Amino acid sequence: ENPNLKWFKEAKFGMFIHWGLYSKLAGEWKGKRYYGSGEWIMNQAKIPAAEYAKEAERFNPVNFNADQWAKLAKDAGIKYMVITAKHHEGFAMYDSKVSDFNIVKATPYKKDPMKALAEASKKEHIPFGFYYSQFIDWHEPDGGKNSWDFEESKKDYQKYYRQKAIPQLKELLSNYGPLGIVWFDMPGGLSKAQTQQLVDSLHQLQPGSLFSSRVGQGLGDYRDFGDSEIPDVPVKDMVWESIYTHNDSWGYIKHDMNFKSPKELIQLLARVASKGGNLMLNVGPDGTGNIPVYSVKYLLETGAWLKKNGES
Ligand code: JFZ
Repeated sequence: ENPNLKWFKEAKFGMFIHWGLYSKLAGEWKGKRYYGSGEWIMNQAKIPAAEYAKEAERFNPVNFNADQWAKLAKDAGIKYMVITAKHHEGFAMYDSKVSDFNIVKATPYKKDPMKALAEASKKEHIPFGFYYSQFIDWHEPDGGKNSWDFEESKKDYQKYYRQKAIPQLKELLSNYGPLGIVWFDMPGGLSKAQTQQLVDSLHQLQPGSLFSSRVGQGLGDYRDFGDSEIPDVPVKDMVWESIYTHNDSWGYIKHDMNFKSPKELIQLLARVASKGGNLMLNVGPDGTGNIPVYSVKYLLETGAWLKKNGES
Protein backbone atom coordinates (compact mmCIF):
# COMPACT_ATOMS: atom_id res chain seq x y z
CA GLU A 1 0.00 0.00 0.00
CA ASN A 2 0.99 3.60 -0.65
CA PRO A 3 3.04 4.68 2.40
CA ASN A 4 1.85 8.26 1.92
CA LEU A 5 -1.54 7.11 3.18
CA LYS A 6 -0.30 6.34 6.66
CA TRP A 7 -1.02 9.70 8.30
CA PHE A 8 -4.23 10.10 6.33
CA LYS A 9 -5.68 6.83 7.55
CA GLU A 10 -5.25 7.92 11.13
CA ALA A 11 -6.37 11.51 10.63
CA LYS A 12 -10.19 11.16 10.97
CA PHE A 13 -10.86 14.90 10.91
CA GLY A 14 -9.81 17.47 8.32
CA MET A 15 -10.65 21.08 7.57
CA PHE A 16 -11.71 22.18 4.12
CA ILE A 17 -11.64 25.89 3.36
CA HIS A 18 -13.42 27.53 0.41
CA TRP A 19 -12.15 31.05 0.00
CA GLY A 20 -12.06 33.29 -3.06
CA LEU A 21 -13.62 36.38 -4.64
CA TYR A 22 -17.02 34.75 -4.19
CA SER A 23 -16.49 35.03 -0.43
CA LYS A 24 -16.69 38.79 -0.79
CA LEU A 25 -19.88 38.59 -2.87
CA ALA A 26 -21.26 36.51 0.01
CA GLY A 27 -24.23 35.14 -1.94
CA GLU A 28 -25.46 38.44 -3.34
CA TRP A 29 -25.17 40.03 -6.78
CA LYS A 30 -26.80 43.33 -7.76
CA GLY A 31 -29.16 43.27 -4.81
CA LYS A 32 -30.38 39.72 -5.46
CA ARG A 33 -29.71 36.90 -3.04
CA TYR A 34 -28.52 33.53 -4.22
CA TYR A 35 -28.69 30.27 -2.28
CA GLY A 36 -26.91 26.97 -2.46
CA SER A 37 -23.18 27.17 -3.06
CA GLY A 38 -21.74 30.65 -2.72
CA GLU A 39 -18.72 29.78 -4.86
CA TRP A 40 -21.06 29.17 -7.81
CA ILE A 41 -22.50 32.71 -7.87
CA MET A 42 -20.67 33.69 -11.06
CA ASN A 43 -22.43 30.81 -12.81
CA GLN A 44 -25.78 31.32 -11.04
CA ALA A 45 -25.98 35.01 -11.94
CA LYS A 46 -24.18 34.50 -15.29
CA ILE A 47 -21.78 37.28 -14.41
CA PRO A 48 -19.57 38.23 -17.35
CA ALA A 49 -15.95 37.27 -16.71
CA ALA A 50 -14.67 40.83 -17.19
CA GLU A 51 -17.21 42.23 -14.74
CA TYR A 52 -16.53 39.52 -12.19
CA ALA A 53 -12.80 40.15 -12.43
CA LYS A 54 -13.36 43.74 -11.33
CA GLU A 55 -14.38 42.44 -7.91
CA ALA A 56 -10.70 41.74 -7.28
CA GLU A 57 -10.05 45.49 -7.11
CA ARG A 58 -12.08 45.59 -3.90
CA PHE A 59 -11.00 42.28 -2.40
CA ASN A 60 -8.92 43.09 0.65
CA PRO A 61 -9.00 40.41 3.37
CA VAL A 62 -7.21 42.46 6.01
CA ASN A 63 -8.54 40.31 8.85
CA PHE A 64 -6.91 37.16 7.52
CA ASN A 65 -4.62 35.66 10.15
CA ALA A 66 -2.93 32.41 9.18
CA ASP A 67 -1.79 31.61 12.70
CA GLN A 68 -5.34 31.98 14.01
CA TRP A 69 -6.73 29.64 11.36
CA ALA A 70 -4.10 26.99 12.04
CA LYS A 71 -4.58 27.36 15.80
CA LEU A 72 -8.33 26.99 15.38
CA ALA A 73 -7.79 23.76 13.44
CA LYS A 74 -5.44 22.49 16.11
CA ASP A 75 -7.79 23.35 18.96
CA ALA A 76 -10.70 21.73 17.11
CA GLY A 77 -8.84 18.43 16.95
CA ILE A 78 -8.39 18.75 13.19
CA LYS A 79 -5.50 16.84 11.64
CA TYR A 80 -5.20 18.22 8.10
CA MET A 81 -6.22 21.23 6.08
CA VAL A 82 -7.11 21.79 2.42
CA ILE A 83 -7.80 25.25 0.97
CA THR A 84 -8.99 26.45 -2.43
CA ALA A 85 -5.96 27.83 -4.29
CA LYS A 86 -8.16 28.33 -7.35
CA HIS A 87 -11.84 27.50 -7.60
CA HIS A 88 -14.08 27.49 -10.69
CA GLU A 89 -14.04 31.32 -10.82
CA GLY A 90 -10.43 31.03 -12.03
CA PHE A 91 -8.93 33.40 -9.47
CA ALA A 92 -5.60 32.37 -7.95
CA MET A 93 -5.56 32.98 -4.21
CA TYR A 94 -1.75 32.87 -4.31
CA ASP A 95 1.19 34.55 -5.99
CA SER A 96 1.03 33.20 -9.55
CA LYS A 97 3.40 34.14 -12.34
CA VAL A 98 1.23 32.21 -14.78
CA SER A 99 -1.83 34.47 -14.62
CA ASP A 100 -2.24 38.04 -13.37
CA PHE A 101 -5.71 37.14 -12.16
CA ASN A 102 -4.36 36.50 -8.68
CA ILE A 103 -4.51 37.96 -5.21
CA VAL A 104 -1.04 39.54 -5.29
CA LYS A 105 -1.38 41.24 -8.68
CA ALA A 106 -5.06 42.07 -8.88
CA THR A 107 -6.10 43.11 -5.37
CA PRO A 108 -5.20 45.86 -2.91
CA TYR A 109 -4.22 43.12 -0.46
CA LYS A 110 -1.08 42.34 -2.51
CA LYS A 111 0.09 39.48 -0.28
CA ASP A 112 0.06 35.70 -0.64
CA PRO A 113 -2.19 34.19 2.06
CA MET A 114 -1.38 30.64 0.92
CA LYS A 115 2.25 31.14 1.82
CA ALA A 116 1.31 32.28 5.31
CA LEU A 117 -1.15 29.43 5.79
CA ALA A 118 1.28 26.78 4.55
CA GLU A 119 3.79 28.02 7.11
CA ALA A 120 1.29 28.33 9.96
CA SER A 121 0.03 24.78 9.36
CA LYS A 122 3.55 23.49 9.35
CA LYS A 123 4.17 25.10 12.74
CA GLU A 124 1.11 23.30 14.11
CA HIS A 125 2.16 20.02 12.44
CA ILE A 126 -1.00 19.95 10.38
CA PRO A 127 -0.55 18.45 6.89
CA PHE A 128 -1.56 21.12 4.42
CA GLY A 129 -2.97 20.87 0.91
CA PHE A 130 -4.47 22.75 -2.00
CA TYR A 131 -7.77 22.38 -3.77
CA TYR A 132 -7.35 23.24 -7.45
CA SER A 133 -10.15 23.30 -10.04
CA GLN A 134 -8.22 21.78 -12.90
CA PHE A 135 -10.88 21.82 -15.63
CA ILE A 136 -13.58 24.31 -14.76
CA ASP A 137 -12.28 27.85 -15.12
CA TRP A 138 -14.95 30.44 -15.86
CA HIS A 139 -12.42 33.22 -16.33
CA GLU A 140 -10.62 31.68 -19.30
CA PRO A 141 -11.98 31.55 -22.86
CA ASP A 142 -10.57 28.02 -23.18
CA GLY A 143 -11.41 26.82 -19.66
CA GLY A 144 -14.27 24.49 -18.87
CA LYS A 145 -17.91 25.40 -18.44
CA ASN A 146 -18.34 29.11 -18.99
CA SER A 147 -20.86 29.20 -21.81
CA TRP A 148 -22.36 32.60 -20.99
CA ASP A 149 -19.22 34.44 -22.19
CA PHE A 150 -17.60 31.87 -24.42
CA GLU A 151 -18.79 29.28 -26.92
CA GLU A 152 -18.07 25.81 -25.60
CA SER A 153 -17.59 24.39 -29.11
CA LYS A 154 -14.78 26.86 -29.86
CA LYS A 155 -12.80 26.04 -26.75
CA ASP A 156 -9.38 24.50 -26.83
CA TYR A 157 -9.14 22.71 -23.49
CA GLN A 158 -5.65 21.46 -24.26
CA LYS A 159 -4.47 25.01 -24.66
CA TYR A 160 -6.02 25.97 -21.30
CA TYR A 161 -4.35 23.00 -19.58
CA ARG A 162 -1.03 23.82 -21.23
CA GLN A 163 -1.09 27.54 -20.56
CA LYS A 164 -2.80 27.79 -17.18
CA ALA A 165 -3.87 24.73 -15.23
CA ILE A 166 -0.69 22.67 -15.50
CA PRO A 167 1.73 25.59 -14.97
CA GLN A 168 -0.31 26.77 -11.98
CA LEU A 169 -0.37 23.30 -10.46
CA LYS A 170 3.38 23.19 -10.90
CA GLU A 171 3.72 26.50 -9.06
CA LEU A 172 1.59 25.25 -6.21
CA LEU A 173 3.48 21.99 -5.97
CA SER A 174 6.87 23.73 -6.11
CA ASN A 175 6.58 26.82 -3.96
CA TYR A 176 4.77 25.87 -0.75
CA GLY A 177 6.81 23.09 0.75
CA PRO A 178 5.65 19.51 1.15
CA LEU A 179 1.90 19.19 0.56
CA GLY A 180 -0.18 16.53 2.29
CA ILE A 181 -2.90 16.59 -0.34
CA VAL A 182 -3.64 17.99 -3.76
CA TRP A 183 -7.39 18.09 -3.99
CA PHE A 184 -8.53 18.09 -7.61
CA ASP A 185 -12.16 18.65 -8.53
CA MET A 186 -14.54 18.11 -11.43
CA PRO A 187 -12.34 16.45 -14.04
CA GLY A 188 -12.85 17.06 -17.74
CA GLY A 189 -11.18 17.53 -21.09
CA LEU A 190 -8.41 14.95 -20.58
CA SER A 191 -8.10 11.34 -21.71
CA LYS A 192 -6.97 8.64 -19.31
CA ALA A 193 -3.46 8.73 -20.81
CA GLN A 194 -3.29 12.50 -20.43
CA THR A 195 -4.53 12.29 -16.86
CA GLN A 196 -1.91 9.64 -16.12
CA GLN A 197 0.75 11.89 -17.58
CA LEU A 198 -0.44 14.82 -15.48
CA VAL A 199 -0.50 12.72 -12.32
CA ASP A 200 3.00 11.35 -13.00
CA SER A 201 4.57 14.72 -13.69
CA LEU A 202 2.96 16.25 -10.61
CA HIS A 203 3.91 13.33 -8.37
CA GLN A 204 7.49 13.97 -9.37
CA LEU A 205 7.24 17.40 -7.79
CA GLN A 206 5.53 16.07 -4.66
CA PRO A 207 6.29 12.38 -4.23
CA GLY A 208 4.84 12.42 -0.72
CA SER A 209 1.49 13.99 -1.44
CA LEU A 210 -1.91 12.38 -1.92
CA PHE A 211 -4.05 13.22 -4.94
CA SER A 212 -7.82 13.16 -4.48
CA SER A 213 -9.92 10.88 -6.65
CA ARG A 214 -11.44 13.82 -8.49
CA VAL A 215 -8.26 14.05 -10.50
CA GLY A 216 -10.36 11.72 -12.65
CA GLN A 217 -10.09 8.41 -14.53
CA GLY A 218 -9.73 6.45 -11.29
CA LEU A 219 -6.19 7.75 -10.82
CA GLY A 220 -6.42 9.31 -7.35
CA ASP A 221 -4.63 7.98 -4.27
CA TYR A 222 -7.74 7.72 -2.15
CA ARG A 223 -11.44 7.91 -2.64
CA ASP A 224 -13.55 10.93 -1.81
CA PHE A 225 -17.26 10.52 -1.74
CA GLY A 226 -19.74 12.97 -3.19
CA ASP A 227 -20.67 15.98 -1.16
CA SER A 228 -22.29 15.04 2.11
CA GLU A 229 -22.21 11.35 1.33
CA ILE A 230 -21.29 8.50 3.64
CA PRO A 231 -21.23 4.91 2.40
CA ASP A 232 -24.04 2.76 3.80
CA VAL A 233 -21.81 0.00 5.03
CA PRO A 234 -18.31 0.12 6.47
CA VAL A 235 -15.84 0.30 3.62
CA LYS A 236 -12.83 -1.87 4.24
CA ASP A 237 -9.77 -2.10 2.01
CA MET A 238 -10.28 1.45 0.83
CA VAL A 239 -9.00 4.73 2.10
CA TRP A 240 -11.68 7.37 1.86
CA GLU A 241 -12.95 10.74 2.94
CA SER A 242 -16.39 12.29 3.21
CA ILE A 243 -16.70 16.00 2.69
CA TYR A 244 -19.35 18.06 4.45
CA THR A 245 -19.81 21.74 4.85
CA HIS A 246 -20.56 23.39 8.20
CA ASN A 247 -23.66 25.19 6.96
CA ASP A 248 -25.26 24.68 3.52
CA SER A 249 -22.65 26.36 1.35
CA TRP A 250 -18.96 25.84 0.66
CA GLY A 251 -18.17 29.47 -0.06
CA TYR A 252 -19.33 32.14 2.40
CA ILE A 253 -22.98 33.21 2.12
CA LYS A 254 -24.01 35.83 4.61
CA HIS A 255 -27.65 34.69 4.79
CA ASP A 256 -26.79 31.02 5.40
CA MET A 257 -26.95 30.47 9.15
CA ASN A 258 -27.71 26.74 9.11
CA PHE A 259 -24.61 25.71 11.03
CA LYS A 260 -24.36 22.21 12.45
CA SER A 261 -24.15 22.27 16.24
CA PRO A 262 -21.21 20.73 18.12
CA LYS A 263 -23.44 17.75 18.91
CA GLU A 264 -24.24 17.27 15.23
CA LEU A 265 -20.58 17.60 14.30
CA ILE A 266 -19.53 14.97 16.85
CA GLN A 267 -22.25 12.59 15.66
CA LEU A 268 -21.15 13.11 12.07
CA LEU A 269 -17.52 12.48 12.97
CA ALA A 270 -18.51 9.29 14.75
CA ARG A 271 -20.63 8.06 11.82
CA VAL A 272 -17.84 8.61 9.33
CA ALA A 273 -15.11 7.23 11.60
CA SER A 274 -17.16 4.14 12.46
CA LYS A 275 -17.26 3.27 8.76
CA GLY A 276 -13.55 3.79 8.40
CA GLY A 277 -13.35 7.20 6.75
CA ASN A 278 -12.16 10.73 7.38
CA LEU A 279 -14.48 13.68 7.68
CA MET A 280 -13.24 16.81 5.97
CA LEU A 281 -15.47 19.61 7.24
CA ASN A 282 -15.67 22.84 5.29
CA VAL A 283 -15.66 26.38 6.61
CA GLY A 284 -16.22 29.46 4.46
CA PRO A 285 -14.29 32.52 5.58
CA ASP A 286 -15.76 35.85 4.48
CA GLY A 287 -14.20 38.38 2.15
CA THR A 288 -12.41 40.17 4.96
CA GLY A 289 -10.70 36.97 6.09
CA ASN A 290 -12.84 36.09 9.09
CA ILE A 291 -14.08 32.55 9.66
CA PRO A 292 -17.78 32.83 10.62
CA VAL A 293 -18.19 33.18 14.40
CA TYR A 294 -20.45 30.12 14.65
CA SER A 295 -17.87 27.98 12.89
CA VAL A 296 -15.20 29.14 15.31
CA LYS A 297 -17.41 28.61 18.36
CA TYR A 298 -18.77 25.20 17.35
CA LEU A 299 -15.40 23.91 16.17
CA LEU A 300 -13.79 24.86 19.46
CA GLU A 301 -16.59 23.13 21.40
CA THR A 302 -16.15 20.05 19.24
CA GLY A 303 -12.42 20.08 19.88
CA ALA A 304 -12.93 20.41 23.62
CA TRP A 305 -15.26 17.40 23.60
CA LEU A 306 -12.82 15.31 21.55
CA LYS A 307 -10.04 16.17 23.93
CA LYS A 308 -12.07 15.43 27.05
CA ASN A 309 -13.03 12.04 25.61
CA GLY A 310 -9.55 11.14 24.57
CA GLU A 311 -10.34 11.20 20.87
CA SER A 312 -7.82 13.84 19.98
C1 JFZ B 1 -17.61 20.54 -6.35
C2 JFZ B 1 -17.60 22.04 -6.63
O1 JFZ B 1 -18.31 22.33 -7.81
C3 JFZ B 1 -18.20 22.76 -5.46
O2 JFZ B 1 -18.18 24.15 -5.70
C4 JFZ B 1 -17.41 22.44 -4.20
O3 JFZ B 1 -16.07 22.90 -4.35
C5 JFZ B 1 -17.44 20.94 -3.96
C6 JFZ B 1 -16.56 20.55 -2.79
O4 JFZ B 1 -16.99 20.24 -5.12
O5 JFZ B 1 -18.93 20.09 -6.42
C7 JFZ B 1 -19.20 18.75 -6.49
C8 JFZ B 1 -18.35 17.85 -7.05
C9 JFZ B 1 -18.66 16.48 -7.05
C10 JFZ B 1 -19.86 16.05 -6.51
C11 JFZ B 1 -20.73 16.97 -5.96
C12 JFZ B 1 -20.40 18.33 -5.98
N1 JFZ B 1 -20.18 14.68 -6.48
O6 JFZ B 1 -19.40 13.84 -6.95
O7 JFZ B 1 -21.22 14.30 -5.91
